[in-house]
Amino acid sequence: DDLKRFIQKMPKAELHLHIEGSLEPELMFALAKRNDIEIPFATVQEVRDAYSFSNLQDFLDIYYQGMSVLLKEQDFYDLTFAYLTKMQEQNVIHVEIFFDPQGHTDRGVPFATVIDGITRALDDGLAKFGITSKLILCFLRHLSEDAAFDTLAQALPFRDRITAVGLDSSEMGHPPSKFARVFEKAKAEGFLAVAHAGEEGPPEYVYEALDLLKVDRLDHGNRALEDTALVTRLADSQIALTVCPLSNYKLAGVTDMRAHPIKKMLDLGLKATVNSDDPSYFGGYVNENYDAIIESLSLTKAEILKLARNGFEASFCSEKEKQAMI
Ligand code: ES4
Ligand code: ZN
Repeated sequence: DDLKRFIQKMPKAELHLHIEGSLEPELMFALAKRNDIEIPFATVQEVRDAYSFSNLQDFLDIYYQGMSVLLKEQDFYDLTFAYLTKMQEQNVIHVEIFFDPQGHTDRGVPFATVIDGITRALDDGLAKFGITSKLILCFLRHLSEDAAFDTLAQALPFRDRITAVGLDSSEMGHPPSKFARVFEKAKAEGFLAVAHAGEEGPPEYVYEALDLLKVDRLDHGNRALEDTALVTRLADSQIALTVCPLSNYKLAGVTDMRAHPIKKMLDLGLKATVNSDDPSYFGGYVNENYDAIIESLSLTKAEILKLARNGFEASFCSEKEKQAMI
C-alpha cells in the first residue's frame, strides 16, 4: 500500500547489521560446495526450517555454524556484495556493518582474508551503487578479555578501514565491564565505540556500556526502558539506539509485534533507528523491518521519517557527509 511504497522509496541508512548474519541459505550451500565443507542440511528449506529460535543463544549456535562456510577472501567478498546489492534494491544509501573476526580467526582464517574481502566489496558497493559505508569490528563477549586484546592488536594494521569497535554475542553473564580495558585501549587508538546492551541483559549493562565503555551509540537498548532515570539520560544525551524489530520478535519469542517498544521509544524522546541485525536469520532486511512496525504499531509518515532521519543523524559520518544525505 501507500506507506509501504513510501518506505521502499525513502533513502535509508542501516547501522546495525552483522555481515555474517546476511548469509542467505542459497549462498551458504554454494560456498559449502565451493570449499568442500559439510553442512548439516540437505536443502535450503531444511536450513530455513532450522531458523526457529527461542532466545539469543539458540540463534548464536546456528549463526556460528553458518559462518563456517566462509574461508577465502572471495567468500567474504561475495557475502558482502550480496548484502549491498540487496541494500541498493531497498534504497539504503549508507551502511555501518559489524564483522566478527574471532568467528573466523578461531577457525584458522587470517584476519587479513576477512577484512580484505569485506572491504573490497564495500569499495565496489560505493563504485557501482553509490552506497557509503563504515566498518565496525565486534569482539565476541563470550570469549576472554585477552582474546579481545589480541583481536584489537590484529586490527591495528587495518585501522584506516575500521571506524569503531563493538561488542556482541552472548550478553547474559558477559557484562560490558569485562571489556572496559579493551575499549579504553581501542578509544585511545582512535576508534569510536558501540556495544550490544539491553538486548537480553538488564539496565545495569546499559549503564556499564555508557560509563565504562563510553559508547557513542547503543545496539538494541530495549531493556533501558525498565529504568526511568536511564531513559531520561538517554533522551537528554540523544545517544542513539539501533533497534532491530524483527530480531527482537524472532529471539524474544514475542508473539506479537504490537508489543514492540519502538513507538514508545520515540514517544519518550529517544533517538531510535530501524535496523535488521541478521536479516537472513530473522526474515527481513531494512524495509521488512519498517513494514513490520508500521503494520503493528500504526506509525505515521512523520514517525517513519523521524526514524529514517535518526539513522543518518546517528551514523558515524561527518557533519558534511550527513548534510549531503538528509
Ligand atoms: C547477534 Cl542478534 C545478536 N545479538 C548479539 N550478538 C549477535 N551477533 C550476531 N547477531
Ligand atoms: Zn546485533
